[in-house]
Formats: sequence, structure tokens, C-alpha cells
Amino acid sequence: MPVLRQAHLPVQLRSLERLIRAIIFYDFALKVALSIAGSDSGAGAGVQADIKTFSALGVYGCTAITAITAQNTRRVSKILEVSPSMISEQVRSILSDMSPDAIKVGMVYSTATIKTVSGLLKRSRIPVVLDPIFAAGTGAKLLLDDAFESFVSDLVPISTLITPNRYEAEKLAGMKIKTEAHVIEAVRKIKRLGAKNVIVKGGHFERTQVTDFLLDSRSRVTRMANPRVKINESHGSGCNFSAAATAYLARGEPLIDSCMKANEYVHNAITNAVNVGRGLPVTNPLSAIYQDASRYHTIAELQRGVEKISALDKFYSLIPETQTNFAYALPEASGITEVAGVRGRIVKIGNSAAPASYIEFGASKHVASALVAYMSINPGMRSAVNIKFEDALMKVCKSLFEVSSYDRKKEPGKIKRKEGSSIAWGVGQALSRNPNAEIIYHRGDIGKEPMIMVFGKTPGEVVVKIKSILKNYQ
Ligand code: PXL
Repeated sequence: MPVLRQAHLPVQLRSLERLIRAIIFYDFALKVALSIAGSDSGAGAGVQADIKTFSALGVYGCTAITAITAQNTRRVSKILEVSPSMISEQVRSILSDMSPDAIKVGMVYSTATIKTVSGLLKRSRIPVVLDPIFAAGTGAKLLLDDAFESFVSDLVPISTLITPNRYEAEKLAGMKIKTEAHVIEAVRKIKRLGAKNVIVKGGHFERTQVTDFLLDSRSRVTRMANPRVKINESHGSGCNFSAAATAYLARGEPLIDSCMKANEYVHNAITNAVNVGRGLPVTNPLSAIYQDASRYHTIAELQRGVEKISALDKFYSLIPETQTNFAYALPEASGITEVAGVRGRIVKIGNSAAPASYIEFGASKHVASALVAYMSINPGMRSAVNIKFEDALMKVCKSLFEVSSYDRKKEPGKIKRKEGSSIAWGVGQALSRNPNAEIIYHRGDIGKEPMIMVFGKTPGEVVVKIKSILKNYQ
């Protein structure tokens, strides 16, 4: 029987098949976002920030560069405009081949650039996120004064979403913003300029929160409040927000969800800003993926450690009444939710030891609290396990490792009354006596079982220590 190949299909059927495939697989296909913006040699803002953000959010990023800035974290020292014909060529090249799902417009600098970009986009149906960039955080002008009028009349009306901060909103709306009522008046004015949706970023009206106001195409106002991050200012946050909103729109998210998710995303990038130069800290749009990767490695390494420790000959003999937990913290962990442990602990079952359940962040309270306290003094020790206290065992520990201790009976009343603070106090006491202690013990108190805690840089190192304790104990 002859095999029917695609090449044998009539041309109309072949394109129909392609169309059906495109419809079926659309949601699974890699989405593409285009950033039409300036280059920032310091890579905190501009197309460099956009590419990082698109990539971190799983969207393929392309760029059309409008201007090249020479800058670092302290200042912009020179700006070179790209010619209108070269800007057109870049955009056309992308549009003719890669069909972006959303477009972001950033720094446009001059009237000639604005006219070129608006001419290219005004007939397109692709959503456009317009980030009104007037000046760099370090002060330099990124939009010429005489280009403002064209920005308002040519670019604002073709935007699906415009994302001014409070100062940019003041300029666009032609008014001062001092209260919430002023922001709402300003978003309405900006919408009247022709933008379909307007979000004004970072209304700093409260001490502890930063509130954004979104006026959408159905004239609804949505407030989005975020906890304020305690750093003065960071370079890149505006670009990260507009690029993240573009990426979410490219992924097919509704507009409000795109703004909310972009907000959450930027909050993380600002919280993890890095000091790469001597000027402003730079936001870190990749921190969310690094954190996920780090969580995965932490769980995987602890899993291996738990398997090894449970399989050690006679490990069960070290398990105390209250059972054992084995913990591994994320680098720079500052709370027990950032520490992985065994849900239900490692339990003694007859003459063997086994994890009661799975490994999870926040699964350990006691060992994790000890670890967080230890790491606040020595951040390199990220893993710990608790074993039973016995004088004979203590002797073995002292012959092999640096050991220190604390006395629970001496714990001040006000610490005892504060839930969860006893262990941190004890670890602090023990380390102040011997900052190199790898093992910390206490002899208990009324209703508190005495305990030994073994610390190491990794779960693997903790297992090796337990192995040598067992070897010398039996
Ligand atoms: O943050 C706004 C911005 C956007 N684009 C470029 C920039 C800056 C700020 O410095 O340099 C190219």
C-alpha cells in the first residue's frame, strides 16, 4: 500500500494541517516576547534586564535596540542612538519570522525613534507594554525634552498597558501626586491619553507597604499592595516589572493576573538585589530560579543523607525518646521554613531506623531552630542531626570533635516564655564558649530530654561524623 506522506498532500491540505496543529499545540509552544529598548552596559536595566526577566519566566526573548548607553551602577556617561532604519530593520526582522506574543517598549530617547516604533506597531494586534522611561535612577535623561509630546501622542495610544512609576505618572498626567486620591485621578488622566490599561507603580503612601493602582480597560481600579523592601532604591526594578508583565501576557495570562504576578516577581528581584558596583544595588531577576534550584539541591542532598544515616549499622541505638531529625538549610537561611527536614522525624523501629515520611521545608522545628541559630553565627554549617545524650557517648564525641554545651536550667525566664527561643539562646551560649564547636549538647531540664546535636557543612559531612561516633561507641 502506498504510504501517504505530507509531501503528497495538496498544498491547501498541508496548510490546513499546519493550522490545526498550530491551534492544538499553541498553549504548549514556547512563547516569544520582543523588547524594543535601550542597551545598558551595566546590565541592570534596558534590554539586558528584559532578556533576563523573559528567560527567567520561561519566555523566549528577542530585542530591537533603540540606543546604546554607556553606564554603570553610578552613572550614564554616554548615549548613542541607533538609526531609525536600523531600528525598523531589527523589528521587521523579528516580526516577519518569530511572531512575538507580546512586545515591550522601553527607552525610546528621541522623536525620530518614537515615530519609527509607533509606525511599526500601530497596525499590529500584538499586546504592547509601554514603560515610560524618562530618566535613569542615577539621574541621566533617557527621553529628550522635545520628544515628550510625540511620546504622548504617538506611543501612549498604541499601548495595551502603560507602567509609569509615581514620578513618570506625574509628568504624564501633568499633576503632583501626594495622596491616593491623586493617583486615581492621575491613572484616569493617563487612560484618557489613549492607553488601554494603566498601572501606576509604587505609591509610597504608607511606611510598610507599596501600593500600585491599576485602571483597566473596563474602568475598574485594582489596588495591589506589597510589603516595602528595606533598601533605598535599586536599579532595574521598573524594567523588570514591565518585562515580567510582558512575559505573562505573552504566556496568555489575563491582564490583571499579569500585573499581580509581575509584582510578586519584582518583589523577589528587589529583595535579592545585588551590589555589583559601587553605586545603586541592581535587582536580581534571576533570583527566583536560583532559589528553586537551590531548594531542589537541598532536598536531594538531604534525601541522600537520610538514606545513608538510616542504613548505618546500629544508628537506631543513637535515636532519643523524642526521635531524630536531620536537617539541611538553604544558604543564608534565616527561618525554619528555609530549612528542609524529615516530616515525622527518623524513628526507631525495633533494631532499625527509618524516616517516618517525606522531606520537606519547615518539617523540623527543634533541629532547624538550632541550625538557624548556628548559621547566624557561622553561616557555613548548614546541616545538623540530633542524637540521644549519654555520658559514654559524650566522651566519644569529645575524643573526636570540638564540643561545647549549655545549661537549660540557666535559661532566663523571659526566653523560656518566648515560644521557640530556647534553642537559639542555648546554641548562642555554647558557641560563645567555643565558636568552633561541631557538637553541642545539654543535660536537659524538667520535662526536657537531654540531647546532643551534631553539625556539619553538608548532610554528607554529618553522616561521616555519625559514622565515626558509632565506630568508637560500640
Ligand atoms: O531603568 C530605566 C532604564 C531603561 N533602559 C535603559 C536604562 C535605564 C536606566 O538606566 O539605562 C537603557
